[in-house]
Amino acid sequence: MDLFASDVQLLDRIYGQHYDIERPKLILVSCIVAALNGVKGRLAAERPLSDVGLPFCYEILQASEKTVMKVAEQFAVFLADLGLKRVFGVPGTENLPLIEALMGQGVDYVLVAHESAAGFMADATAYLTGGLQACVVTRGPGASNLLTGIASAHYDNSPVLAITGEVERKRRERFSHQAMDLDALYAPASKASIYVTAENAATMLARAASIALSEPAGVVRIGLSGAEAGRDSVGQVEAVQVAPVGPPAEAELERVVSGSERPFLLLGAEVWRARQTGAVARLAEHLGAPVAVTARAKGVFPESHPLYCGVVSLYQDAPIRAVMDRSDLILVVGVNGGEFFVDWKHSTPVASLSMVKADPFFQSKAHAQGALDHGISRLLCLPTRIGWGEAAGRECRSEIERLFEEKESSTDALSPQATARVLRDSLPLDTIVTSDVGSHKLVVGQIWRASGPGRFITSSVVSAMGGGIPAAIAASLEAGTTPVVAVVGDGGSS
Ligand SMILES: Cc1ncc(C[n+]2csc(CCOP(=O)(O)OP(=O)(O)O)c2C)c(N)n1
Repeated sequence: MDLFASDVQLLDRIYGQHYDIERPKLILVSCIVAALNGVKGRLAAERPLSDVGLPFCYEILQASEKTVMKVAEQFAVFLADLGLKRVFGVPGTENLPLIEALMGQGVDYVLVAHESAAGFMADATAYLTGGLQACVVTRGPGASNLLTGIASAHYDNSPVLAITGEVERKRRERFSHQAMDLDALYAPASKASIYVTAENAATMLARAASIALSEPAGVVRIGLSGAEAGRDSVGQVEAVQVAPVGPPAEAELERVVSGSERPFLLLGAEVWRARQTGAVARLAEHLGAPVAVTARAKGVFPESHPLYCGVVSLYQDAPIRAVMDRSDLILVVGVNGGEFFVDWKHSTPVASLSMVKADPFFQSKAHAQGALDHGISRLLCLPTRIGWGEAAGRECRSEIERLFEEKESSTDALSPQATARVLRDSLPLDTIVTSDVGSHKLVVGQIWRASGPGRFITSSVVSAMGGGIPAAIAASLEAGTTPVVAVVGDGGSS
């Protein structure tokens, strides 16, 4: 498909959209902190669809009055029905029909400067909402630019459809401009890569969403050429069927936990994906166990709770590690071992519960795979324990605070530690903090007090620089008037 004057009009329309940012604040400190207080960005179409006058737009409008839909419209209706309010990307030759169809369904197209940001934004939105999100980028360089952000989403288990343009496969032998083997490119950063045609769209759309949403959640790439997007789809879209996670079959976990006198509870991002924050709090109290979380699970356990120790695999986690070493069992619930950037060196035995198979990182002596609510309710049937947790938690938190103060007082300059504490002490409690990757993440991730789950967003397993500001914009779009602050270093701000 070549660019016609009408395509140029559509590009003009997309690029002519604007963010309406209310009360923007920029605070410059030792690292750059962009405070996006109440960003109300909304990329609404400024002109009605009928003003655009594109040939394919006309066809789409015609199609909606018929039972047969163009593939682009079928995509748009499908995504709108799944509740997507916006998709993220940069337009190009192949994806113009889809963007137009999405706008026609009231799904905003959030334009980014570089496609990687689209991946980070979809990740942040999926993290906050728990629902499927999507990026819509063009073929070749659009697809390759998206990869870092989308890999971050995938490895942090966010359900995202990476809808990339693709040179029509029938045409590939005689047209190779911007043609890449996108199945191969996306293989390490997706659960599946699907080339959609008018013949398979109805089946493949539902299948892609089902795969992305089923545990372990992740990315599915969909390749769609402009030509296929403009054809009549064969058939009606099938239902999305998320694979159910049943109760754990194994009873070994209960046996191991019942034999422990000083259990330690380590919580991961699955707890938030499965919305089991209340259940893990009850479990910690039942076992009297001190609790630590990973960066992607920050806020799933109340940070003011007496059993709370802090975040592992971030700055100054040594006091937490020492408590883990004093325990006689580390109970790991829903943790992805990829979040740890150093080897697991604890000799204390590990038992684990997760919706997915055992992560070899922890070398668990007992693993129960299944729904967290079932697994936790079985553990709640074990006799309650006289806890050692509150003393351990208190000790841990005051030691981490002391280490931060020590670092702050060792310099006259404004240190990252002091900066992070100023943010913590001055921002409204419900603020969402997003962090880019660098030493600032290690500092702010530990010291920021998340008032609940979804109040701290960062790239964890892939730990990719560049996501801090896009995640903050995405969070602002999603969270309305909730204050959002992006903490970034020089690297992530460029
Ligand atoms: C995309 C990407 N490139 C490179 C890295 C490796 N890396 C991790 S932190 C970092 C430096 C970050 O520096 P800055 O943004 O200034 O933050 P600071 O460490 O000073 O807080 C680099 C290059 C990465 N994680 N991701």
